[in-house]
Amino acid sequence: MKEIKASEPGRDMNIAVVAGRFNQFIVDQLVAGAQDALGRQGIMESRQALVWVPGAFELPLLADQLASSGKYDAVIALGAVIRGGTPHFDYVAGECASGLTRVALDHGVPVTFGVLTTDTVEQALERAGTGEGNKGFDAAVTAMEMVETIRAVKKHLAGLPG
Ligand code: INI
Repeated sequence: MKEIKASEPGRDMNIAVVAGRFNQFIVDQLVAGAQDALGRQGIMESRQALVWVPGAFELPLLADQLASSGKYDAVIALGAVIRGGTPHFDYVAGECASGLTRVALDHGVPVTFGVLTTDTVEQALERAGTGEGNKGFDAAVTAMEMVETIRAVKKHLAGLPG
C-alpha cells in the first residue's frame, strides 16, 4: 500500500491568521506563537496576513472571506473563550468551532483551531506560553502540515492511472 506523506513544509505558502480581540492580552500571545512558527519555517512576512475581529464568534466569517479568496493556502484561527461561569461560553465556543469546521470543508482550505476554551484565565495563560507551549504555535504548525498533506494527496491523485 502506498503511504502518501507530506514533505517537510516549504516556504511557498500564503497563510492568513484571524484573531479575536476579546481577551486580547491572551490572544496577543497566541498571535506571537503563530508568527514564531511561521517565521521558523521561513515563510516571508509578505506571505502572511493578520486580521483582527471583535471576538471568537466572529472568527468563522472572516475565515470564510479569507479561505474563499483563493489567495491563502491555510487560515489559522486564534481566540480565547473563557467560561467564567456563563452559558454564553457554550454558544460562543460551539458556534466558533462548528463555523470554522464548515469553512474548511466548504472551501477545501485548512482552517486550524487555535482557540482556547478554558474555565479560567490561568488555564488560558498556561496554553499561551512561549515556544511550543503555545496553542497559536501549534495551530500554525498544523496549518503548514495540512497544506503539504493536501499538496501531496493532490499530486498522488493526479498521477494515478485512469
Ligand atoms: N468572545 C471571545 O472571544 N471570548 C470570550 O470569552 C467571550 N465571552 O466570554 O463572552 C467572547 N464574547 C464575544 C463574542 O465572541 C462576540 O464578539 C459577541 O457576542 C458579539 O457577536
